[in-house]
Amino acid sequence: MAASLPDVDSVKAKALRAFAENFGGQAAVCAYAPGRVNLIGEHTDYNEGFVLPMALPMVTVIAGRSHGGKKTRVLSLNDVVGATNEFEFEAGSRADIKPGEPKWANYIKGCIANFICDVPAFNAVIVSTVPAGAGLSSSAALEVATYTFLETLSGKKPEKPEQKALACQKAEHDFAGVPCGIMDQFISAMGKEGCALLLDCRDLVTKQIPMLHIDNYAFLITNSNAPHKLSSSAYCERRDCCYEAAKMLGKKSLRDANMNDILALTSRNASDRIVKRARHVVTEIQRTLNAAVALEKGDFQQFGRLMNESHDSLRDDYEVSSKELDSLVSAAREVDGVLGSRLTGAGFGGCTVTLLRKDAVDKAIQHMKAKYPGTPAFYIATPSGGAREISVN
Ligand code: NG1
Ligand code: MG
Repeated sequence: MAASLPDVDSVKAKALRAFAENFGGQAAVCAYAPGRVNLIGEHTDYNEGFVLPMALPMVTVIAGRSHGGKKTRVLSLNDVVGATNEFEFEAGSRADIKPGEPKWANYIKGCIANFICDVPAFNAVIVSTVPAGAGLSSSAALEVATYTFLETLSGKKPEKPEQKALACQKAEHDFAGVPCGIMDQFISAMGKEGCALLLDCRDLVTKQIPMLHIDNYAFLITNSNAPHKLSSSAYCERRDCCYEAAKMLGKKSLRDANMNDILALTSRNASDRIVKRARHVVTEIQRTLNAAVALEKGDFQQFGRLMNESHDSLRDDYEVSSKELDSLVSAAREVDGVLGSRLTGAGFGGCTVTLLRKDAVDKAIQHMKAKYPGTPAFYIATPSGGAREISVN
């Protein structure tokens, strides 16, 4: 069976208990934000294309209260590899906050530094059920949960949720040093129960896509538990190829390119590598739009086909799959009742996502376990809600 996740209430209860034990008294403010899985639209965000993620039932909860002192202290109940799970810092104003050690604290500091006003010093406890390093956006969950916590703590929030997502993205850029796109923070802030979110990464317009008739189907996430090899250098290489292809075509980004442009690249002597990278992006943007239409109609067969095409394009043209991800995807596709399976996230390791009939879930897990040489972990991804404040009572 897939791992069953504790619900938000039990994660909250754990955070509240730990707050009382470690800081004394009751937490006054509590908030959470979810991780995410991208259903389709891979390596399209930095090409100003479309992505179609959904929020997960895995969440990061933060509970705390402000105090009259100067030091902000935060304790994480999750194991933090190679670092202390507690930190404190003093900052008179937002502008004084600087990144440092431990690294995980930078996501929190970055949110405080990028909040709309100065916030009072506070004590807080963090608990997360989003696995770290799996490509399910534990970093965005931490940022968006922190930002939501600060909204309640200060009683101030930006006018639009877009501003919150952008502030969290800036926290990741400036404090964690990760030049990430905007998908993760948008879906963590704006996810809606029962829906996927179609996000136009050019103008940041969003559309909630209700998953009609999802009751008979499920999205199964499989964590390959294989290390991400060479991921950051390979990621930058792919991005640079896309920018070069757009430049050769005289376009602002590959969002503006079509299949004729791919042919034009060949006649302009672009390398085979650039042509393949660009072809993935152009076809993937179209697949994402088609997938949103299919989902809205409840056409899961078509959605699954598009997921398969997405994986094959990531494997053959974008070359970001790995033998582990390919083996999980091939095994999944052998199971009766599986409609589509693909890698999700940047690739080179991390997770796959599989669309299947609910009655095929157990069989699919057994088969993937039997065929995969490593030790995978499984999660059922129910389309869940985005960040919000939760009552401490
Ligand atoms: P993952 O591997 O899920 O962190 C990365 C990027 C996304 C996007 C995908 C590929 C970061 C933090 N995230 O996602 O913005 O480009 O790859 O679609 O770099
Ligand atoms: Mg991340």
